[in-house]
Order: sequence, then C-alpha cells, then structure tokens
Amino acid sequence: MAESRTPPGEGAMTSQACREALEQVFFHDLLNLVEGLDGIAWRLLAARATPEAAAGQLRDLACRLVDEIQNQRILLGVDAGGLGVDRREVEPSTVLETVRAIFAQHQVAEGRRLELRQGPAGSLATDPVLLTRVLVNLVKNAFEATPEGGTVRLWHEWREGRRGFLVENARGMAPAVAARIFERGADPGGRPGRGLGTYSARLLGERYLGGEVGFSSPPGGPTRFFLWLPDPASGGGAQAGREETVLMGPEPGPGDGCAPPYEADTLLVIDDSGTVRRLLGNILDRQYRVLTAASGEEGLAMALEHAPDLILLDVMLPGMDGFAVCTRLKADSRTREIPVLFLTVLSGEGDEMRALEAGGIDFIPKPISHAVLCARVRNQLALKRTQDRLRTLSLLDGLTGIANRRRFDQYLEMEWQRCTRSGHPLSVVMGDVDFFKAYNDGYGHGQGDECLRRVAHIFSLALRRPADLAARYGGEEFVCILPETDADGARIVAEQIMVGLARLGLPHAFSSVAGQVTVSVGVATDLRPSVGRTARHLMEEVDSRLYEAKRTGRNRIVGLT
Ligand code: GH3
Ligand code: MG
Repeated sequence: MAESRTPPGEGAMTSQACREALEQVFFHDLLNLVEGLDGIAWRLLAARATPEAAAGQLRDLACRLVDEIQNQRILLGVDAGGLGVDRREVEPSTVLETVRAIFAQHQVAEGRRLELRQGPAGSLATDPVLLTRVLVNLVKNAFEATPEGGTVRLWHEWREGRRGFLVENARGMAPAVAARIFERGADPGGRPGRGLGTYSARLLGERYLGGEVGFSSPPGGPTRFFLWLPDPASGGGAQAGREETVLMGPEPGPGDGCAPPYEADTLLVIDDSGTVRRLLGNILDRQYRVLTAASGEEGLAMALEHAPDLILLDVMLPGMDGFAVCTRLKADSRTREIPVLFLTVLSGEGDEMRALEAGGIDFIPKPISHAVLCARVRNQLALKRTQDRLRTLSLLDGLTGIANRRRFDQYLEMEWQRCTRSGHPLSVVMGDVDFFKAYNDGYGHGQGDECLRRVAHIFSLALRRPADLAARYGGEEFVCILPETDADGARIVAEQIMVGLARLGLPHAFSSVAGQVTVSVGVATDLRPSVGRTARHLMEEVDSRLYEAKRTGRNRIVGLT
C-alpha cells in the first residue's frame, strides 16, 4: 500500500494482517448470504413460503450480496492504490434508500430501528457507490453499538455549500474507543475481524470523495458520525428539509433515550466567517438544529422565516454590524422575544454597553471556548423556555383556560388596527350568563366554576376561523373577536353559542328564564373601522346591546341585522 494513501494514526495492523482479517469477514458474510439464498429456495420448494415473500427476501439478500462485493472491491482498490472515483449526479434520497434496503433484513439491525430523514431535494456530484459504502459502514457500526429496541438515525442536510450525511445512535462511546476510532484495525465493538468500518469510511469520505468525516460523542451519548461533502452547485445557505421520515423496524424501545435531532431547539448563527459558522455548527448540532447566516441582512431574513429559539450574533459584520442587527430584531414584534448572544472579542466596557443597550442578553467571548459556549447556550434556552411559558400563562384565564382579559385587550387593539388598514369589517360577540349569582348560591361556587368552564368551551367551539378569539372578559362574561367578519358572520357565531348551550343542557333550577343555563348576547360590527373611531366605541356598542338583551328578557341575542 502506498504511503501517501495511509492516513495518520495508521499502524495498528500490518497491511497483510488487515487483508487477511478482511477476507475472513468477507468470506464469512458471503457464505452467510449464500446460505440465506439456499434457505429461501428450500422454503419455496417445501411450500413454506409464498412466492411474494420469497421474492422480497431474495431482493434483500441480493442487495446485501452486491454490497459485500462492492465493499471488497473498494478495499482491494484502495490497497492496490488504483481505486477510481466515478462521479455523477446523485440524489441523496436514493442513496439513503439503498442503505435502508441493505439493512432491511440485516442481522445487525434485527430488533432495532433505522430512521431515515430525507433532506432537501436536489442532486450532488459524487460517486454513489463510494458514498453508499461510507454510510453503510457508519450505520453498521451504529447498529452494533445499539441495544435491541433502539434506534439508529440517518439523515441528510444541506448547509453552507456542503452536503451532510449524519448517522446517530443513542449511546456515548468510551473515550479509549473514541481515541482510536479511525485507526485501521481498531475494533470499536470487540468483535474479531472488524475495525475497518470507520477507517474505510474516513479514507473513502476524505481521500476519495474530498469530504470531511468525523464524529461527536459526549459522555452519555448520543454518538453522531458525519460526512460533509463539498457541493459548490448548492450555492451555500441552509435549506429546509422535506421533513419526510422513513421508518424501518420496531417502535423505539424505552431504553432508546436519544432525542430526535430535528425536534431540537433551533439556533441561528450570524457570522461572516465560514470557519466560525462551521465550528459552532460542529459543536452545537449534536443537540440543536443550527441555521447559519453570513451577513446581518441574511440573518434578519432567516430570523423572520425560522423564528429561532436563540441567535448567536457576531459583533463585527460587514455592512450592517451586530449592534444594528440586534436593534432591528428588538424593534420587530415578531423577533423581539428571541434572545441574542453576542460573539465578540470584547474590547472593553464600551462594546459591552453597546451590546446590552441594543438588547443583547449575554456574550460569548472569542476565541470561543467549547464549554463556555455550550453552558451559555443551554442557560439561555432554559430561560427562554420559562419565559415563553410565563408569557403564555399570563395571557390565559386560570379558571377556563381560554384567553384572559389582557390577551383580549391586546388582540382587539391589534385586529382593530389591521382592519382599519385593510378596510375589512370587525365584529364582536359578548355574552353574559343569566342568573349566575343564583346559580352560585343554589349549587355552590365549585359547580359555578365548572359551569363557567363549560360555557367558555361553548364560546370557543362557536369560532370558525383561526383568527377568531374567544376570551373571558370578566366574571361570567365572555367575548369573541371576529376579524374580517361582517354582521352575517357574527350572527352565525352568536347563534352557534345559543345552540351549543341549549344542546349542553346544564340544569339551572334557579333561573327565572329557563330550566337550564342560558346567556344573553350582544353583537356589534364595525363595517369599516375608520380613523377617529376606536375599538372602545365598538365595545360600548356591544355592551349596550348585551344590556338590552338582559333588559328585554334574557336568553336572547340583540344586535342582529
Ligand atoms: P344577570 O342574569 O342579570 O346577568 O344576573 P347574574 O346573577 O348572572 O349577574 P350578577 O352580576 O348579579 O352576578 C354574577 C355572579 O357571578 C356574581 C359572582 O359571584 C359570580 N362570579 C363571578 N366570577 C366567578 C367565578 O370565577 N366563579 C364563580 N363560581 N362565580 C363567579
Ligand atoms: Mg350574569
């Protein structure tokens, strides 16, 4: 084997010993597969298998035979120094499918699950056989490290003009194994004859495909191997995946503690340095979904589009600098709540003050320390989750779970302005429970509370559109905001509330108007909210109609046109 083709760290086995170990594995696997073929023929002859089932098994075995032979051919080519690279346009989804087919009946995958996630569509120029080989080796190792009932994940990403293929299993790797993982003959699992998988994955991925192969394996897992291939044709920039997940194998078992990478928090890194973007991506994408932008303008657009949970923002950016980007983020209600961590070589108190004034929440000093980065990101995300939860809670009514008065006031103001701009009508429906004091007195406050929950539910059910909102206005008063809804639409909602309550039929023995719980309802519509009029006018109108409904006998709607 030519010295120039030997990666650093090699030397755990001589080339000759390695060749022999490899041949042993090859012939062992080959014999297994041929025995499998024989077994299928036998079952067919003995009528123990249907032709359909046998055909499926035959295809799987043929797929694995081809794979074994390809493996052998490639390694022979590497050893002889004459492996050719046959680059052509390849669809990553096809490669992932081939890997799935290879493991469909593979012993190593028995009782385990392979989860594929197809990334963005579009081809890349590479050698499909070598690419498949790299992935099969990585997936095989991941299966070997996965207990029964566990899951191995394989997915494809597109970032910064590179195509990534990632393989993950839930467990961490022992440091001693991790240290020698790419050495030829190093045996990750203690099985005889193996130990070529990661070695050849790196050799093929880096020397022949021109990519980068590596892994991350924090204590406690997960272990993630990656192959990043250059793809200049992609033009850079992150692209959204097709979110298509293909599953193979049983449902995940209780021991499979690996969180799916694509349900993780989303981080947006805005830095003009490709090295910093890649470094942060490599560190953070073990746990988070990492998006990157190379300029302030691109970062602002991505923040709007993806609503990340946290932004890591470089101070020194060409054009719009980090302070300006942060100020813009904080000025927009859609991005205001996203915490911003500045990445900076701190040059003194002045910079720090400017960053804080612009709305930044903390700093990550450059040069970036792995531990500081991870700790600050983790802390800020935990804080944001708590704040999000509090924000949501502060807008909900504690008793009924629907929007509270505060949320109602905010939403009405926002929708009033929107309808003023667009010239669309805006309607409000307000209802008040009849003789509720008597209900409380007769049935007790506990049942009174339960009654209010039921009524709130009826108001929510009456809504038709996502923009409609039902809220508890106070005590036993409920209200619906119906944007872009005229009087006819509002009438339908009001009638729906009456019908819903009648169907619910909650007994109310202390009501003077009916034997069950009823409401009086006012409806008001502003056909074209106009300058000079305010939402308060509309509320006064609906309130006086509700009063009228009470005055004229209760259990009715006033304000219908
Ligand atoms: P009307 O038909 O004219 O609306 O008479 P009413 O008895 O419904 O109206 P009134 O305003 O006299 O009484 C409302 C009652 O609602 C009094 C108050 O104790 C009760 N109430 C307000 N909030 C709650 C609550 O959260 N839970 C319970 N159980 N009762 C509440
Ligand atoms: Mg009442």
